[in-house]
Amino acid sequence: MNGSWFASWRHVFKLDPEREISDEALDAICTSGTDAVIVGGSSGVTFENIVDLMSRIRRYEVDCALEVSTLDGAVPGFDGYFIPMVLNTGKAEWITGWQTEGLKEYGTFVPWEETAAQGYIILNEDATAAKLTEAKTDLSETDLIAHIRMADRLMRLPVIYLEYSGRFGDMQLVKRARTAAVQARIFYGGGIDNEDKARQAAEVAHTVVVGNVIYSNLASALATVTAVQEVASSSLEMK
Ligand code: 1GP
Repeated sequence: MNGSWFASWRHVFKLDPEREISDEALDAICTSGTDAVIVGGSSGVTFENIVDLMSRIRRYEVDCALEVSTLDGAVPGFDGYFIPMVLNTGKAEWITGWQTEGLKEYGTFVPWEETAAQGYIILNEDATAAKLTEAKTDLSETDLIAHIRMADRLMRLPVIYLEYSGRFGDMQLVKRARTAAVQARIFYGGGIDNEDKARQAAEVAHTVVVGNVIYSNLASALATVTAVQEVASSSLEMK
């Protein structure tokens, strides 16, 4: 396991800067005991709405990271930065294209110690990110393991993000992916809307990401924190 700034995160909330969240709900999220809050979204992300959300989260001690997904969405002031690279697309601009454009503009300002690439593997064809990037979501287990080996062993990416956004994924497949990874941390996100799903995901992934349910059922979202922590404390440290 790599020893990065996010290496101990087991539970993460992901907030979408395009969506409204009340001060009360944000307070509950930031004081929930989650390991971190990630700010990120696939559409409608602007410099202004990121700054606005960041300054509200910054009142709390919780770690706060930004997923930089647009050129004008690189906002200073976060604890850490993730740069997504979509691995299962044929469109090169989503693998290294936009990232290189960003580095042309901001390359000298990047806080490298707090910046990590995320190898995204998008597995839900209905997810906005899948449509946007034309991801090839229909991966067999063999395909997926090959993607994991490419990301983990060849590219040595510190994070591999199995993204099912909007739908609960195949936990057996996630487990096999994690077993195939030697050094990368496996993030899982998608469709976690209750304790049971949070527990299942925590049993197979290193880091569990909870998004949508924050906006539809805050109490259920908050309950996922304890569920993940229980699995974390009852299981041996994952490799
Ligand atoms: C989205 O993986 C996250 O990028 C979380 O997914 O919104 O479905 O919880 P959900």
